[in-house]
Amino acid sequence: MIGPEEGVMQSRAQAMGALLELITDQPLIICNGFPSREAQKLRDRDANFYMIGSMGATAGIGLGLALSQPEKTVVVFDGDGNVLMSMGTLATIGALKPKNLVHVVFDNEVYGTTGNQPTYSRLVNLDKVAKAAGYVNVERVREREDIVYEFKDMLASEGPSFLLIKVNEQIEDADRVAIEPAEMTRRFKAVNSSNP
Ligand SMILES: Cc1ncc(C[n+]2csc(CCOP(=O)(O)OP(=O)(O)O)c2C)c(N)n1
Ligand SMILES: [Mg+2]
Repeated sequence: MIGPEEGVMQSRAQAMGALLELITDQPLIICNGFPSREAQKLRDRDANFYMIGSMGATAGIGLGLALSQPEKTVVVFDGDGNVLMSMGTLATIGALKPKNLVHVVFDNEVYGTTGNQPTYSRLVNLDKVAKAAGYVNVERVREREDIVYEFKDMLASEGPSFLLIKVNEQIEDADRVAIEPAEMTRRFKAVNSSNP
């Protein structure tokens, strides 16, 4: 864990809230577990796709969408455990270099959703992995001011971009994703596809 002298650490919900204020019409893919639950509670919208159940799949979905909808900026909200499970996706993104993909990782150094078992993101710097894989913009932040500054910059820049946000282990009291997958897919396609 980074020491307290390096700035006040946010909860994931606080960091996510700051990002959600900056999102306008961008499609947003959110990883399974509490990140999706918190996003639904903070700002549910038709352009949100909640990955329910499948760990490690979020960035790949974001990549596919970014490649098929080059005129849109696609945002991915991921977790450290999710990224570690499918690290090869970082290489695919780094190699294909979609300019319109912003990959945000809320790194709490645990599998928070299943009871805070430690992940290896404490030892393996995922931002350095992303940089080595070929992401164009890579930043590691923890304070609200920096989160806002870098995310705004990434939304306006050519990517792929990778924003690693160190967050604490606090979980928001948030219900399970209520919308059925088929209905969620329908409403997502209605706003995000040129051919719904
Ligand atoms: C293949 C697979 N293994 C395990 C799980 C159980 N599981 C759901 S969320 C989660 C933790 C995800 O960790 P992270 O991406 O860091 O998100 P956090 O919960 O910390 O916000 C786990 C282990 C799952 N859904 N799928
Ligand atoms: Mg985690």
